[in-house]
This record gives sequence, C-alpha cells and structure tokens, in this order.
Amino acid sequence: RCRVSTVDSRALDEIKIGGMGASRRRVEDDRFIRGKGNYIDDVVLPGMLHMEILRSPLAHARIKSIDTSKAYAIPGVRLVLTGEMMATRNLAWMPTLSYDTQAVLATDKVRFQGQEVACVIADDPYLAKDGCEAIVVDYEPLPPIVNPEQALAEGSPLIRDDKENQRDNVAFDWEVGDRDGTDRAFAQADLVSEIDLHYPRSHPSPLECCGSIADFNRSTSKLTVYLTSQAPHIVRAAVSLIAELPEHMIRIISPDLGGGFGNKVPVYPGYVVSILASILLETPVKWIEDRSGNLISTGFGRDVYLHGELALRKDGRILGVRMNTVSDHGAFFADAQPSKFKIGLMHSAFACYDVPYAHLSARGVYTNKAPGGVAYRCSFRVTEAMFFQERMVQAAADDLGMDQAEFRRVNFVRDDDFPHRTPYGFLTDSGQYGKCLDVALEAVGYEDFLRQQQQARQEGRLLGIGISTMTEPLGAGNSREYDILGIKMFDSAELRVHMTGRAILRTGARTQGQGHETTWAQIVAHELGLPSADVVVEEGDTDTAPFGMGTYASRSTPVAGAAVAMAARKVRAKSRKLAAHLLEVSEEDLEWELGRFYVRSAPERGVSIQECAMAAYSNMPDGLEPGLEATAFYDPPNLTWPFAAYVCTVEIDPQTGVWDVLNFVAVDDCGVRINPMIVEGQIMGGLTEAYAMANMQFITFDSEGNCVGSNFMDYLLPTAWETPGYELHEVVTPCPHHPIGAKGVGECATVGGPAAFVNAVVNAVGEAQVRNIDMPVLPDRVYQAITQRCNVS
Ligand code: MCN
Ligand code: CUN
Repeated sequence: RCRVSTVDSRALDEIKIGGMGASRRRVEDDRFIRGKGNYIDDVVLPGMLHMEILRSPLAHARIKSIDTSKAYAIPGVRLVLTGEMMATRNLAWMPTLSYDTQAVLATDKVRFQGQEVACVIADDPYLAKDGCEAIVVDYEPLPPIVNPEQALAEGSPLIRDDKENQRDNVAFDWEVGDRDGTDRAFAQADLVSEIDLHYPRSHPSPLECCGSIADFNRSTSKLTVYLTSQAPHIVRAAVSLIAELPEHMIRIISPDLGGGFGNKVPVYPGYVVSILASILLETPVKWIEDRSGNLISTGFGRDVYLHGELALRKDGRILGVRMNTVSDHGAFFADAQPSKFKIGLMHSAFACYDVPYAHLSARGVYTNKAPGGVAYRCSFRVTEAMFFQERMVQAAADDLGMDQAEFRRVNFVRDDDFPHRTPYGFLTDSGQYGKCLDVALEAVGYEDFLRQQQQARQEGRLLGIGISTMTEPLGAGNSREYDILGIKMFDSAELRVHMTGRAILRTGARTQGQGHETTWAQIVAHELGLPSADVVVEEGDTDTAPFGMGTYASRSTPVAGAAVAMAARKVRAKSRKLAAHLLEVSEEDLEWELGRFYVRSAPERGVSIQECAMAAYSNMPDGLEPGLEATAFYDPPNLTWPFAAYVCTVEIDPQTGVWDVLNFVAVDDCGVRINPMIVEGQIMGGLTEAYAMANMQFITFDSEGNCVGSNFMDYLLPTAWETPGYELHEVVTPCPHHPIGAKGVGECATVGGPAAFVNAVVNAVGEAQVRNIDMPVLPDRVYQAITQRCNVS
C-alpha cells in the first residue's frame, strides 16, 4: 500500500528503492511467520544444562533454613545454588538500574511472592524442576504489605531492613516544578478541579518470556550469554560490574525477540545465576522462564496513584497544575529510567497545554510485590503522565461546564509558539495540535455524535465520547540530561558498503518486533539511493554491534535511526570524493540525486553510488583511505515530541455495564514517517494494548500478597474478537532537529489510548453521575456507576 500523498518524482524514486515513505514489507516477517526465527529457546549448545528457579510462595517471610540435600539426591541434578552460596561470591545482591539493590537469590527474607529463592541446574528442565520441588525451605511468615497505604501506615513492618539507613518503606521522595508559582496560580483561580486516580499495575506479557543461556569457556576466559534483552550493551556493562569480569571477555547476544514491551529491559536474577552456574560448571546453562514466573516476578508496569488539581479561570484557561503521586515499586526499586528522574518522565504531563505553573511531588514506596514499574510501552512513565493529564482535563472541562474539545483547544500550545517551555521545564519544538484534533473530530463526526448522544439519552441508551490529546517525549536522550547509572544516552550505527554496492548496517538498538531490519535499510536507501533490499541490518550482538543504549522509550528512531542517517551521510561524503575522481572533476562541481552524482554542467555525466563503492576498493584516488565504511555516534540535541489526538465513541448496555467501542479515530503526528505501514502497525498494536488496559487487564494481590493474575485465564490478552477497529489518520510536522525529520512513535498509542477509552465510558455514564471509574473499566464497575452514582475503583 503506497501512502505517499504528494506523488512527486522524488517520492516515486524513493518508493522504487524502498526508501523513505515506502510501505515496504517487513523483511523479518518472512522468517517469523514461517517459524524460522531464532529465539532464545531455539538455541541449543553442546553439553548444555538446564536451570529452574524455586520461587517463594509467600510475600513476606524470614528464611530460617534451606535444605537442598533431597534435591542433590536426584540423579541428573548437577548444582543447587542458594542465596547463601551466592553471598560467598558477593553475588547475593545486585545493583538495580535505579541505584537501589535487589536480591539475586534471597538470603535473609523473601519480600514478594515469586521471589527467587534457589536455582537447580540439571540435565534437563524437568529434572531441574523436580530438584526445585525437593528443596525444603523453612519460612517464618511476616505481615505482608500489599499497597502504599499499608506501606506508609504508622508502625508498618520494614520491608527493606537489609538497607542500613532505611527507617520506613519510602523508596524516594522527589519533586519538580515551581511550588510557589503554582501556589500563587491556585490562589488566583476561579475554580479548582480535583480528581483522584489510580493507574493499576499491568504487565507487558510479550509472547516470549525471558531467558538466558550462559556459556563460559575456561580456556579462553570468554563468557558468551544469549539473553532476551532490549539493551544488550547495558547488560554487558551490568554483568561486567556485577560479576567483575572484564567487558571485552563478555559477549551478549540477544537473538530474535518475541516481543519485549519493556519487559526485557531489566537485568533479572535468572540471568545472573545462570552465568555463575556456567562459570562454576564450565558448561552452558540455559534458563527459560515460564509464563507464571514471568507474570509474577518480572518487570511490570504502572501502579501509580494520583491526586491531581487544576487551577482554572472561568474562560477555560488552565492557570496551574498540581500533581501528587504515590507509586508502588514492589520490594526493590528496579525501574529502568534516566538517573535524574525518580518517577521517570511523569513531569512531561501537560506539555501540549500552555500552562504557566506546575508542581509535581512524587513518592515511591516499597511493598511486598514484584519489582519493576517501568515497562509496557510506557516511555518512562509517560503513559501514566498522559493518562492522568487527560482524565484531569476531562474532569476540569466538566467542572467548568465547557465542551471537552473546546477546553483542549483553548489551552493548546499554538503552532507559532515553538520552541515552547513546558510547565515542568521540558522544551518542545514542533507540532500542530489544533489541526490534529480537528482532523480527529471531523473524522468521528463530532457535532453529529453529540446530537445523537442527546437523542439516545432520551431513549434510555448510553452513548459516550472520549478525547485524548497529548504530546509526549520520545527518544531519550541528549547526554547532558539523560543517563542510566551514569552511562550517557546516545547511540551509534556502523555502515559497511561492500564493493558490489551491497551493505551491512549495525546499530546498538535491539528490535523486538518493531521492524528495524526493514526501516533502518530504508533510511540508508534514502540517504544513499541504494535499494533497501541491498542493505542487511543486524542488531543484538555486542561483539559486532557498535555501542548503544538499546530499544525502549521509543528511542530507536530518534537516536539510533538518526545515527544511521549520519553514518550514511559520511559514506555519501566519501563517495563524493570517489565520484569526483572517477569523473575527473572537483567535488564542488558535483550534484547529488538519489543514488547518483553528476556533473553540474553536464548532468548526463554521472556515476552511481554502486560505481563509487566499487571504486573504493579498486580505483581510489591517491591519498584517499580505501574502503567505504562509516560509524556515527549520535547524541540528540533534544527529545522528539510526537503528538496524538485519539477520539473514541462507545455505547454502554445499561442492563449489564458492558461497553462496546462504536468508533475509534487516531490521528498521529510522528513527523516524517519512514515506513507508513509499520507506523500504522505500531499504532494499532498500541491502541490494542491501551484497550486491554482500559478494559480487561490488571494484576491484583490479595491481602496475603498472593498475586492474582499469574496466568492468561486471569490476566487477559485481547484477541481479534474483542479488539475494536481503528480509523487512522496522519498529520506530519517534521522534527526540526532529527536528520530525517522523524519523531518516535512506538509508544504513542499505548500512552494516549487509555484515557480516550475511559473518558468515553465516563462520558457515557454521565459526568454528573460519576467522576471516575478506575481501570480496568470492567462491566461490574460500570454497572455500579450507573446504578449507584459513585466513584468506582
Ligand atoms: N518508525 C517510522 N517512522 C517514524 C517513527 C518510527 O517508520 N517517524 C518506525 C521505526 O523505524 C520502527 C518502528 O516504527 O521500525 C518503531 O520505532 P520507534 O518509535 O523508534 O520505537 P522503537 O523502535 O524504539 O521501539 C520501542 C517501542 C517500545 S519502547 C515498546 S515498549 C514497544 C514498541 O516499541 N515494544 C514493542 N512497539 C513494539 N512492537 C512490537 N511488535 N513488539 C514490541 O515488543
Ligand atoms: Cu517503558 S516499555 Mo518500552 O520503553 O521498552
């Protein structure tokens, strides 16, 4: 499907070679859909042993003793590792990506249900599992803490008694913004709108769970680890620090990934123990996480409570914002996020609105739940930020008695107001917010729908419309402000053009399904005029890929993608020298068109990029280094700021509370689109996840800290049956600082989508009737809202 609207000859040339703007078919899908992918569980090494993890059945308990003798008695069991044994090698605890510590295997206490207590390594995975079952752990139960309220209550048991100076269950207290200015704004307000919200804990649930195969070779001292990671270079650094092995002796290979969605960013205990086991046994050790293990123990998303306030003027202008969040981090503060920002980029809220003052105070707490917090297509908690923002906006418009769309329009940053300083201090650089909203409202038939809604109400039918508009920061970093554990967030790309004009491109990003193998080649095609089919893309092997911070926070196109363009431009610059030599003119006399240099005064005299490539190996001018390769490191000047306007209409069955999506219109502006089809796929996938969170997904815990939702019977994934249809539109505002004008898009729909669904249901019930229904907006909650006129959580 070709979606180029201005069909000029340049665009047609790009389509022909599969360059920028071409909806090129995803090259990786051929192997994926034929079952020919090479995932972690497909990797089999000679002599490989298998590891299983014994997990804690209790949420909070002291470990009195662990008896492993019965496990060792099972033939085929080779090694049993406990926290005590890890401690003798100083590996019982490891640092997290947020300057906290996390138990690798529990020594003193278990702090959440599902925590790693011991590992058994055996000849096959079944024996290893038998071994786990034979281990006898004597626990002394302690009172579990399952929510922030309990955690912060007077006299509540201390979860992190392992930390020397920890006196309570507070992981951090953090604030940002202008407190005094915000107080002044509230003092001047005609009206203050308040709302309490909870973004529940949810789980990314990639098709493939996590796993690792560690292979330590004593004779070369080299450690090779196949591992499910969105950021292999960070893992290499972490392993080097944790295991005290030199970096050049560590090779992390992240093979094909069956989805990540943020689940595969952290470093998990299973990785670390499999590595130690391989070093001790001098044979490869494989650990494959099962689904329950994944759901109860690995990186979750959200779990944030908000008290939000907006200071409003009668005419609809927002004068100030106050946000007060409490986030539940589980037993360890293990979020992966930029070091400076304790609650991620939550303070990107209200970036699309022209608000003079804002203040955010954020408190993170420990509870007896699995750690994580930044996962599930969130871009460092931007998901929560935008959900809170758009729910606050809807409530405020209602308090003012103002039309939802009009309220947004009145407060939008205007097209000519860029660069714009957001109320919390980010700098946004481009966007056409009003236009995007207009396109969405037009597509959904806004005025018409409002009339229908009135009419329907008189007939006892409940129709609703929800809007969500937001600009979000994608693409950390710029190394001045963004780092993880001090490692600056830039990226790199390496391009090698062979003599026949075919090329290999490598980056430090790691695609998990986003289609980098397709789109990076398109960027090279656009810059060099090589057909994208002639460019192979490789990611995920730290021995061959140049350094990079990995794929998350939709940072690949903004950072690694920019590095790809810059590396290709270096190759083009060198090709120009070769072309000048071949054409016997000076470089200044040459012009460039897609794939060809020609002499300005004689356009018929030219050489193709392929001829330049051959010359780089066979006919280079004196003094010019042979070969045609380039590496570029890219440190972006700013984040990219895509915008989205999502509008959803729903109808509720008043007898049951079941709601159906009538229509969903999505207008995304992610700047220049490299591959429109892939962008649309990202948006549809993200909207489906948004729908899932709004409608069906949450992981809850009972009062004992038992995880309710550790399987797909309880934790629901949307299938084609439930998933609504979407109508997609685009607006293009190029990113002013990105080399090809692209902005990130991978998370836009998951970030902006949920509020559109929830706003629509609340609107259908009637804002006068109910202020809020917490996600997931289950039928019983909706029914309660209809019949009892109350807030429902
Ligand atoms: N793209 C484009 N034009 C643009 C922007 C992006 O053609 N203007 C293309 C890119 O080239 C890339 C894809 O869209 O092929 C997504 O790009 P980008 O927005 O840069 O996001 P990332 O590649 O960094 O992907 C990360 C993002 C995150 S953080 C999560 S979580 C997530 C998501 O992507 N996980 C996914 N989408 C996913 N999609 C799949 N299939 N699987 C996951 O695990
Ligand atoms: Cu937060 S999930 Mo994605 O950034 O890997």
